[in-house]
Amino acid sequence: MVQKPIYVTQPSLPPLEEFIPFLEEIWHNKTLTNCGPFHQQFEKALAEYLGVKYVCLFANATLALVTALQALRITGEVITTPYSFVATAHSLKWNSIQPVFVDIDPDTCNLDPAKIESAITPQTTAILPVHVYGNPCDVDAIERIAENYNLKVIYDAAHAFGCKYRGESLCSFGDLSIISFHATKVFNTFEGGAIICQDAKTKAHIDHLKNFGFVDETTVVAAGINGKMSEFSAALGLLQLQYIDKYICKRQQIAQTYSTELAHVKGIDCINFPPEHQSNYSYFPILVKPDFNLSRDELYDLLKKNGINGRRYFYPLISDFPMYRGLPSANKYNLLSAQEISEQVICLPIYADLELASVRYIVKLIRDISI
Ligand code: T4K
Repeated sequence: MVQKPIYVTQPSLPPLEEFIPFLEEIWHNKTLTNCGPFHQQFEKALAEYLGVKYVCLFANATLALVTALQALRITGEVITTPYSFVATAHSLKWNSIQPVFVDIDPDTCNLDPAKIESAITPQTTAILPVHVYGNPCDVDAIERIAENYNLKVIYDAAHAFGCKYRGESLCSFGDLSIISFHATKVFNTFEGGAIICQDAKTKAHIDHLKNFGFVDETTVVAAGINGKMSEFSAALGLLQLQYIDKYICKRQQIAQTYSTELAHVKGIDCINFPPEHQSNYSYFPILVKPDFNLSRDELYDLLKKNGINGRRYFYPLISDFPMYRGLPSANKYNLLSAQEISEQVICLPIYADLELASVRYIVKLIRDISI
């Protein structure tokens, strides 16, 4: 039994003394929010770090998703995945858009492009896929479908900070991508998020939408929301950028240790990422197969009893929550792969400060049961 409980994640933070000068500057300037100097610097630094064209910072990724849909004037029906955090579908609900759930590819846990076309109707205006665990969607197939049917593509890239696909930022695919900087993410600003977009006009429009629709002191062009990131979060983000490569490197070591040590455990599968992908190691999901000696929930409970708090991301499926389960696309026979993965998954603890000794302890607990 480990002394202190280990959670699925723990936020990475820079040395406190390095943040003090940022706070002193905020206290001195008295600009706390409304796109102040740290906000502007962080947008630029982030675009450079990620290798993307334009960044619009937000108070969190949920507001960014809601605003992204408004920015592209999405209405009617949107095709999305049931295998995600509930914010993905909630962003549609907040815009009075009907989610249409399509099954996932069990190898990637992402929306299965082969099943998208049959879900398109005259009301479909967009696809909202998720790069689950930072694992890239089949961006080429999704782009082909979107072009053929004249649909917009908004990627929920909440998990994909810093991920690259074929050498390009994973956030540069689609019309817009949304990232999260929540405390539980690889890169955090306590709360925070961003929309990545491809041109200055769209950025200006999104910037108006996140500031109540204000264009200038007296002109309001849309019923925008208050989605602005504060100077505190932007300043922390600037400092976090200096440490992010180190955090990702430590996570990589942990992921490699899990992968190697769990490789031959009967009944435990790890999810493989495509070789052209550069991961951020944000999650470490395992699948507990029927030939493991315990059920998924029994293993989850046993780990918990031993102080290891994994999480079943993503169980239940979004389509099983009360506000979605009445939809025709929420029918479980439509979502068999998602259902199966959701009933087998446990995300094991992974974060920069997690000791390799703890990782080995977790592996041992799992291995001992499999023997
Ligand atoms: N799209 C997708 C695909 C997402 O996964 C998310 C968020 C969003 C959109 C929306 O992004 P944001 O609007 O949040 O920016 C967490 C997060 O709250 C959520 O951000 C995240 N996805 C989701 C996958 O996980 P919970 O309810 O599991 O978090 P919680 O509070 O139980 O935290 C998990 C563990 O992390 C705790 O047991 C301990 C540790 N922890 C957590 C916090 C908040 C800490 O050590 N310190 C902390 O401050 O949802």
